[in-house]
Amino acid sequence: MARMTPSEAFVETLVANGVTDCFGIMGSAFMDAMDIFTPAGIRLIPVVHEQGAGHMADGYARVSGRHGVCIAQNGPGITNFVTAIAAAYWAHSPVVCITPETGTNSQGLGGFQEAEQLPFFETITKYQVSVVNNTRMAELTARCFDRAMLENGPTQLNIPRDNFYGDIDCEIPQPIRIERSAGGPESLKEAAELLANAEFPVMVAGGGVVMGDAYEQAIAIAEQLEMPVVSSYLHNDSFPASHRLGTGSLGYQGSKAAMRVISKADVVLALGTRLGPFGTLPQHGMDYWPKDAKIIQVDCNAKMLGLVKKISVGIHGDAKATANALMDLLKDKSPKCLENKEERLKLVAAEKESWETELTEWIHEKDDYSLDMIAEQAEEEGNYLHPRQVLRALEEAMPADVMVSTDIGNINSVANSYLRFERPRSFFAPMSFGNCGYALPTIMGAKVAAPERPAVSYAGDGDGACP
Ligand SMILES: Cc1ncc(C[n+]2csc(CCOP(=O)(O)OP(=O)(O)O)c2C)c(N)n1
Repeated sequence: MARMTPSEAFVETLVANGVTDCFGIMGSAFMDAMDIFTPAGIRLIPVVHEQGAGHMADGYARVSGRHGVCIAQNGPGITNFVTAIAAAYWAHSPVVCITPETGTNSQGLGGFQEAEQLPFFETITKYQVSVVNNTRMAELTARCFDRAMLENGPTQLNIPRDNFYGDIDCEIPQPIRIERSAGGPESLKEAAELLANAEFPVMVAGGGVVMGDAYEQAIAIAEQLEMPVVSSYLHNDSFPASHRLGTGSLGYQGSKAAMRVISKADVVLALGTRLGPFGTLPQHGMDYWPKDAKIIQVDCNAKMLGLVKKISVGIHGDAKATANALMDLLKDKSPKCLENKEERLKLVAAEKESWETELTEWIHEKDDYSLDMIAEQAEEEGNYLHPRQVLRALEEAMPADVMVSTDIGNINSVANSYLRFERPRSFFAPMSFGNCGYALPTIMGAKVAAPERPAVSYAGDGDGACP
């Protein structure tokens, strides 16, 4: 126990959680704590709108696997966070959103910059708490950091502004990081049996492979069974694009090769994915989801198991630990699918090649409106490229190790066909929340966390023609 101010307890707890960067706009609500950010080794990175700070914290967390942290002035500064926190929620990012609030001595009177700040975030955070007693500052700050990691999502630390002040006895808690397990032994055994007897197993590598640092394990289990891999929607970085077993991503404007390959599966290993509804919709005129296949779904959030798609085995496990456990169990078996491996690998290679050829030849859309626009442009001066040609050229020009963010829209979405990666934590799309305005601040946050990596943002301007 040491004697300190609640501001000191707050800042010391940030330091104990490894915080070095915090995004936001300064304000009177938290100046007492902000004054000691610099001596504590924390940068406050200023923005022009708090939504940008929330997205930066999200990008920072997504690329680093560390907490993203944002803070703002009570009232309007906090309401400006809402969209960004909703996006971080659907990206499963451990963002700690710090929301200083009107002081306890005037709450409820309708004073300056007053708002009830917890309800705004109620359904888009994994945990929220208000520091109603200044002696609990360190405990509750620490809990927000612990829960954001435990539950893979944003948490809200609400602090009535007078509670930064005072004199308290305090011990700074050590972070609690809970090791994740592989899942129940019975369900693992059942899954290994299904995989061993499969004739055409296919893996869906989801965001859990990226966030759970299971990239190497995803490659290893795919190679063990010579099992082709599709990435889940907008998780194009969950498996190396150049790998012979990688077929690209499912979902809107995804890879036809991935869709054709998964449509043939008799067993699907959905590793670290909630199999979200939008990402598995029919696409390119194909209803590709294999309705008769046995589905093994692995997710660290038990509530996601069987939520959207019918499953045969649900494993409440961590993508990395589960993949390791399944590989161990499969070692003692003779997987049936290895007998027809040549045939399957030939088919996978042919589907990949066919999709590449189609993409190369697919220079522009052929609907009446697009053809009209093309005819109109032919009369104009200048030398235009079609959006697909630009996306193909951008794909070819991408530096190694690039990080890419996209917005939402026509061309941003078509980009999904052209964005391929060789390492995880490289692709940052607005995921299921689908908000325009995500790409630019998110890639800036990613760049803060990984300044050595080249960063590209496909940031739209809202006119349906991403520049
Ligand atoms: C915050 C928000 N506002 C509005 C929309 C609806 N919307 C979806 S796509 C789009 C147009 C996007 O155009 P642009 O930014 O040029 O991207 P492109 O279509 O070229 O990919 C809009 C306004 C949205 N998704 N998010």
